[in-house]
Amino acid sequence: MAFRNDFLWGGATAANQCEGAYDVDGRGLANVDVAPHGPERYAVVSGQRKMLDFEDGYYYPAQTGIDFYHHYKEDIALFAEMGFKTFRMSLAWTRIFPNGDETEPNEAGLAFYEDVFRECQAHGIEPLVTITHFDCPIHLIKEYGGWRNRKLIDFYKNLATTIFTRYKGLVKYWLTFNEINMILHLPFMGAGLVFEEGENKEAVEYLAAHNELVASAWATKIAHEIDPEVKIGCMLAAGSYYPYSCRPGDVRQAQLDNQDNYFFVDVQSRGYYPAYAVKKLERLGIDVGMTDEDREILAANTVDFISFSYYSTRCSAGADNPDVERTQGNAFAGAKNPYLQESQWGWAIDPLGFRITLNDLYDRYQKPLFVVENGLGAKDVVEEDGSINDDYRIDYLRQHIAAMRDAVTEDGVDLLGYTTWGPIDLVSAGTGEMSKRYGFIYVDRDDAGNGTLKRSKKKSFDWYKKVIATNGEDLALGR
Ligand code: P53
Repeated sequence: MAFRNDFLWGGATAANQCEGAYDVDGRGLANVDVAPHGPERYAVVSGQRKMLDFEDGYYYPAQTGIDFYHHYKEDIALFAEMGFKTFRMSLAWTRIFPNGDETEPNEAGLAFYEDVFRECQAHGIEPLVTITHFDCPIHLIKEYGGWRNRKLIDFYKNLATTIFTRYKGLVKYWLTFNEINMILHLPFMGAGLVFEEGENKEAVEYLAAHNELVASAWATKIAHEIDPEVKIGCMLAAGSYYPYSCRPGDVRQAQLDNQDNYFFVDVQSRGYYPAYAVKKLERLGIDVGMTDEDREILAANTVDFISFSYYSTRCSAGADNPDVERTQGNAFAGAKNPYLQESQWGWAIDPLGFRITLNDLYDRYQKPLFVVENGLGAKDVVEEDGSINDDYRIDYLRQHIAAMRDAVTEDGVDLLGYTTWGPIDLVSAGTGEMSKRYGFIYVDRDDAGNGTLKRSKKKSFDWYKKVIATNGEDLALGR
């Protein structure tokens, strides 16, 4: 027997990438809404190009997404047909608090998510809910500067209290911040940060990181007080860094790059700043404004489990290794690993690296792990007869699930579940495209927003259904 009997198979989404209905039922505007499709997206999501409202001449795919807001019953029924045990989704902060700093929530927003959770429950699907998946109310960015401001901790606490109270008994698994380390890579998307000329970017990022870490610990405390049954997880954009070679300079660089990631989980799981981070901040002259209360809250409220996304490993080369080719097309720049194939978007494909990453995280934290994102973004072709033969996607997932099974059966990693990214096609976070598809369910919509939004099953739909039905025993392509 490989996976535990109650292993949580499913799929993962984010509010801003699928809901659409951006201005419906009192919803406010968020950073994720104003990230345009096209060449300027990277400058916007990385905080270099200030865009705090819709501007003429741009297409904003999050405005409509795949209109999950009006299709959730149909979509959840399809997930249930595949046998999902869990469905990972996120809340749009601005549906619940349109500006972010109100004291009273917007009932229409709260009611929408309650309906979604009840729909899941009716199908025996356990919701796994990310409180914030890259979203920050625009008002909080304009008024307070986003997560660089400590006041956001209080607004987040208010959000946490509201949702844990309202959804008590409906939701057991919560994640505080999606890919919290994304602050260091795409700071506008990760923390609502926009930089001014000449500003110390790194100092602002670590300040925001501290505030999110403290907010995460507060949410953990509030959740456990309201309902001792709930489990709170952190969420890391994982994928271990390999040294480019056995040159000590490359190995050291990989260690440093890994620490930049581990920093977040170290604080969330161990409850204090690791020595290397204290020293790094000292060296850079960065003061994150740690208070005695912060220190106590962090120490007393560590996470119950460690969740992460895994798409690929990464590769590090030291400064003393000059002739190394660099990767492109990813928020994580680094050395190109010459031993790995890449996806159509230049992401390295490394199933064994998944096993390695699972081991690295389990060794380090000794807490249950939860894989909450994994998958292949690829272009799909709809055949004349309407079928979509996505063997490449099946192949990617088959290899990754096999590697994950090895981590569990051979290495003893304690794993709670696995949700693939985008079980239904949705908008890409990195590029804003629809054509970068991850789904078992195809959605008729293109990069410019044209299409009927009609859902149809790809070949991978029945394959994943079988994987779940056999609890990961039968991974064969079949049919
Ligand atoms: P896409 C890279 C860039 C942006 C977001 O990414 C990312 C990553 C990968 O670590 O993180 C997650 O859509 C994220 C999802 C996102 C998914 O990766 O650019 O949590 O929101 O959609 C895949 O292909």
